[in-house]
Amino acid sequence: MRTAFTRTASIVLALAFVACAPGDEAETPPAEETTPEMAPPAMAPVPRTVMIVPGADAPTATGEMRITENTDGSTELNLVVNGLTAGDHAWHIHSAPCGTDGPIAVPITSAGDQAGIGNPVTVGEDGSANATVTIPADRLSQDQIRTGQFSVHVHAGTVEEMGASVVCAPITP
Ligand SMILES: [Cu+2]
Repeated sequence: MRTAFTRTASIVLALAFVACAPGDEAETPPAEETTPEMAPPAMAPVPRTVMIVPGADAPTATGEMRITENTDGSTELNLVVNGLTAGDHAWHIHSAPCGTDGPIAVPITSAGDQAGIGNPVTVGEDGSANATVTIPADRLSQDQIRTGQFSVHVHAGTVEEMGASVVCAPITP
């Protein structure tokens, strides 16, 4: 009797262990699903946007400028303006903040004495313009731009006869 009892107990214990095994496996967490995601470019430049300041000759002008410091050291300026007279307008970077007089640091018009990089701001019949220029680092470095001592001006006329500044966009740090 004792021997038979012991054997039976051993079998029951063995079954108990066997029965445990599948339960343990079931507790193993399922493999995590990996969602493929597009990682953003590590050094993607983040543009900053400034509001334009209308001049006395274009008090109703509105617009903004997007400043993007590219990874190659150049700086892209994208100017969107409304409320100007149709036609080509000279524009350039002054070495002075808006509201302050200063010499032209970088011409952005491709004609005349002030010829430099880029093209004039061409305003359509609706009074709006969208102009973009990339300023090479050797014309104006990003360190210079971050001083806050520069601004973009759009003038009433062409580079041959510029007239007054009608719009200023501050190049903020
Ligand atoms: Cu000017």
